[in-house]
Amino acid sequence: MTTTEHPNEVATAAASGASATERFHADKSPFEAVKDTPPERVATLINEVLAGVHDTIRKHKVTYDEYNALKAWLINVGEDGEWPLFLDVWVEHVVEDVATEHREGNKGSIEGPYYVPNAPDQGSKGAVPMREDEKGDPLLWNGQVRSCDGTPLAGAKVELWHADDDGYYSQFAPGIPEWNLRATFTTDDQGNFEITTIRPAPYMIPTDGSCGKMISAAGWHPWRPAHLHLKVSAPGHEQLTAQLYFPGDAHNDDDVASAVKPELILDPQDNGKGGYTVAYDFVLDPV
Ligand code: MBD
Ligand code: FE
Repeated sequence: MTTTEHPNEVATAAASGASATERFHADKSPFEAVKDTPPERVATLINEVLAGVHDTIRKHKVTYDEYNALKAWLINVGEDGEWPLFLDVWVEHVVEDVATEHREGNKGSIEGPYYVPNAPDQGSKGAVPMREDEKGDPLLWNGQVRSCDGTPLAGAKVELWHADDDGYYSQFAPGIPEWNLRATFTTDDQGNFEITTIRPAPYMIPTDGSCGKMISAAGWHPWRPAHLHLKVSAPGHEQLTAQLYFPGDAHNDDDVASAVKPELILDPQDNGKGGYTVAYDFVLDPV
């Protein structure tokens, strides 16, 4: 088993998977929201997915050895706690496209497995919680939240979470302070916010778990480009979940999670002091 060195302890796929699974279970029962789905819709969806599987088996003459390997792998994904990772990397981007195709404002991107609600409130202007010696290039970001008609939205919430300069998320890898690089901002009466943080590193899907095993068996790569995660919300508006990316990242064009859109790539300016400034606004659709 290969693992990734990290200060103090070692980050394993199984530990971060277990945290992501626990986090997913923590907030709500996802079944509650679909309890009135008619059986006809349930049957249609399940039948179509199964028909796709059956067609693949016939078309490629899938063997019993391959079937048993699939069965073992599916069991292992659960044991590693990697269902949140698997689904968010290979399925969520299509759900997100469908959910936001009607929007006139920002369309956004997937949430992924590492969001935690109720991150510390930093007002309209300030720094994300970080270690005194936090590695990574400083990033100063100015932005505004508006409605589709251009009205600035005062009191909008901007939740930000992202990986550190080693590509790890607090609460999902060991040895990182609880709320490191996680914060909630509230726009001022002009709808503006100003965030100080660091530029995150690209993210590598753990290679020692079931998702990593599938990636290497298929000859793929495990990388997501460096990204900032966001949730932006304001009364009377649809909540926006988004990610922002950095130009020139080797994986903007082949993100393992297929979650990059051209309008989500930032245009950071070198501040001449080893850091960057960037401007990026959000437009929310009224409900
Ligand atoms: C991530 O950091 C992420 O954003 C997604 C979508 C999947 C895995 C890790
Ligand atoms: Fe991420």
